[in-house]
Amino acid sequence: MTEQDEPSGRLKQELLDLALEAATLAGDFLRDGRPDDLGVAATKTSAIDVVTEMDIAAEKLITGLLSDRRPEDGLLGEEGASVEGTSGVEWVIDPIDGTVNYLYGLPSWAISIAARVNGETLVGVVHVPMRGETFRAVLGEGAFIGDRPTRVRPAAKLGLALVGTGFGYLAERKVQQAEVVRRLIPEVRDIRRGGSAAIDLCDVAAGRLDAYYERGLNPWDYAAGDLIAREAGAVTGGRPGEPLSPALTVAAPPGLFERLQARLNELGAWHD
Ligand code: LIP
Repeated sequence: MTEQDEPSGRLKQELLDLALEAATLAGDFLRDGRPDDLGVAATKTSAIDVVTEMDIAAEKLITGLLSDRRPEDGLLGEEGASVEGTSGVEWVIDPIDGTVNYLYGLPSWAISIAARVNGETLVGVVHVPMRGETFRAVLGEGAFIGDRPTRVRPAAKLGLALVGTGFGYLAERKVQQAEVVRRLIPEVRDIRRGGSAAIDLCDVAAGRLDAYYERGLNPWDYAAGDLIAREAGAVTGGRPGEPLSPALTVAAPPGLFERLQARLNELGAWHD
């Protein structure tokens, strides 16, 4: 029987321990080794979609540890890691979620590591070194900040909701995103733009945001934070009836989730 048949409690614990070890290793490196003269090593979809030498080095640290311990697992990383595994376990890695914040020396950046079996996320870890916080969840076993259980806030009415969001790296996408937030902002308590989807999803899990939405995320941005938010009591998804995806990611407690999702659908938050 491979591990993709019925993931055992032993496997889930092994994957969680490994994700925590890798995230902490990368987090210490990124926090303590950040060069004062850190610059842009390369750009991706646009001149403002940047990657630093530290993103690349951190991903190598993480994938080196994971492949050393579990050589048959698959790997998918933002900075190019791509390995087809044979064990049924796939690691989904963002070595620095909030790269622009890290580049500028702002504290809101995280290491996001998820373990998926047959496409279902079993384990999620979001490590936030500058906050001294590590969010974690195992499917069906709740969400934690360190060893402290965490839960979403009770569902707020839309007009009282503090809503996190983010914007893409392409100007044409940002035009539509700005239009959506222009229409939404008078209808909610306020908007927060933290710069890291993984942290935003975890802040929903911790009750520090009532809701979060964004268009254009990649699986490595949301895989771990999605599980953590759901295990803390949030509902996550995309357009009505669709799972979260790069088209649209929405997370909020039930009751608020449906109202916000419907409004975002009306406002066209799912398209450029
Ligand atoms: C970031 C996301 C954030 C989004 C940024 C960027 P990255 O990921 O976490 O939510 O608004 O534009 O995509 O690029 O720092 O890994």
